[in-house]
Order: sequence, then C-alpha cells, then structure tokens
Amino acid sequence: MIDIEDAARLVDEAAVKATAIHQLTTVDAFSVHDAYRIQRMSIDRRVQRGERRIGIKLGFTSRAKMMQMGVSDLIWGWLTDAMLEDDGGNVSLGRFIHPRVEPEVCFLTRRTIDRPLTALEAKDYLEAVAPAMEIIDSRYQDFRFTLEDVVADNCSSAGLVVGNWAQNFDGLGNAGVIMRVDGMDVQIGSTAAILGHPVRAVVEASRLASESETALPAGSLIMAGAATSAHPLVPGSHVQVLVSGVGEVDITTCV
Ligand code: OOG
Ligand code: MG
Repeated sequence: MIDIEDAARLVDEAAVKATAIHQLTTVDAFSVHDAYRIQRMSIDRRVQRGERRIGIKLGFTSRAKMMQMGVSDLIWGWLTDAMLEDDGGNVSLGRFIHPRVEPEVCFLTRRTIDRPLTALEAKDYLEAVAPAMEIIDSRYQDFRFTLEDVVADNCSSAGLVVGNWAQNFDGLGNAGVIMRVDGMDVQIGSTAAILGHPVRAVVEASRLASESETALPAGSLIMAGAATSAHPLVPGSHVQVLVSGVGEVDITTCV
C-alpha cells in the first residue's frame, strides 16, 4: 500500500529541488483515487508554505496531448500563485527539471462553481477568456508516467502565463492556435481540438470539482488544456502563443 503522505512529500520535494524522481507506480501500485489524494496533500504542503490556490487546469483535453503522452483520460490539477509568470516577461528555467510549453486558453470565472454545469450554463459562469501558455514539468525521470503517476504529480503543473482578458467568446470554438519559437511556428492547431470547444473544459472542470466536493470560487482560473503537443523549452528563446480573435502571449526564457 502506498503511503499517501510520503508520496506527496516526494513529488513536492522533487518540484522544490527541481530534481527528477522515479515514477511512484514503479514502487507501489495505487488507484487514481489515491493519486488525487496524493495531489491534494502535495498542494496542501504548498499552501502551508504560503502559496495560494488560484484555479485549476485540465489535462489531456486534446487528442494531440493524449497521443504525445500515451494517456487517454482527462485529468485535473491545481494552479497556485507561485506558478504565475508575466506575459512578456523573462522566465528563468532554473526552477524546472525539463520544462515544456503548451498553447492553451485560460478562463476567468465570475460565479462560484459548486455543481456540474452544462455547456449552456457554463458561459454564464465565465467572466473572460485569455490566450495562455502552460509550462509543464513532470517531476518524473524522462517525462514518463502512468495516469496515476501524473495525477499524483499535480498533472505536471509548473508554470502559466496568461495574456490580456477578452470578454468576447465568439469564435472560440474554432480559433486558430500557433505556437512560435524564435519566429518559427512549432505547433499549429485549433481550439476545436480542446474537447470540440474549450468551453467544454469548463463543463468538465465543474464535473470533476463537484465529484471531489470542491467548489471553485468566483475569480478562479481554469486552464482548458493544450490544443497541440507540448514543445521543449530551452534557455534563450522567445516563445509566443497566438490564438486568433483572442490575442497572444509571449515569454523569453533564460537560464
Ligand atoms: C500532463 C499535463 C497535460 C495538457 O494541457 O494536456 C496538460 C503532461 O503532459 O505532462 O497539461
Ligand atoms: Mg496543459
């Protein structure tokens, strides 16, 4: 039997020290349910250190991501204020192990979400949408994991960059997405890749949060999941994510 507290300490310390660890499942098999308990406890450790929960992220909402990582279930994890990086800012890669960047959209909620929402209802709960990047950084060696491992590791959450908020949701169902590194397009896709429409990520977020008896307060961020595969981040690059009709976001990486 896996020791939940021990496992939470392992993933948390790996993140703090930016040092990869073995997959937890190679030592002890555990359920997805236990994986979420480990995740919750690892976030509690962050909160005890002074970090603040600012929202949640969904993972594997697109086929491109499922295929890249070989995992086919929707997952969710927590975002904290310590993960936020400035739009247009410099991001030091020193705090990461083997970071990758993903093009995403981020929602801002305007009402408490405390029950499963339908797609029709979801828009009423949203204040705004922004182009975004997620920096993922699996705490596992070689960025390899099972579904249970990645959930326990807070779904590889490590950083996020949120662009300017837009109140217009028109066209969001099929907006062109480009991820550009040093002027070269490295990923091209559409927001339609995200569960058919990114607002469905909000529907799924409401379902998953309710299942775990968690209410998302107004003002929470919801990262909808990557529209394309992730791209490795190296120092000295200029990374842009452009979402047609929504806007763009960029960072410059350094050591
Ligand atoms: C897990 C996180 C997946 C997404 O947007 O699909 C994710 C990983 O690939 O390490 O953030
Ligand atoms: Mg992501």
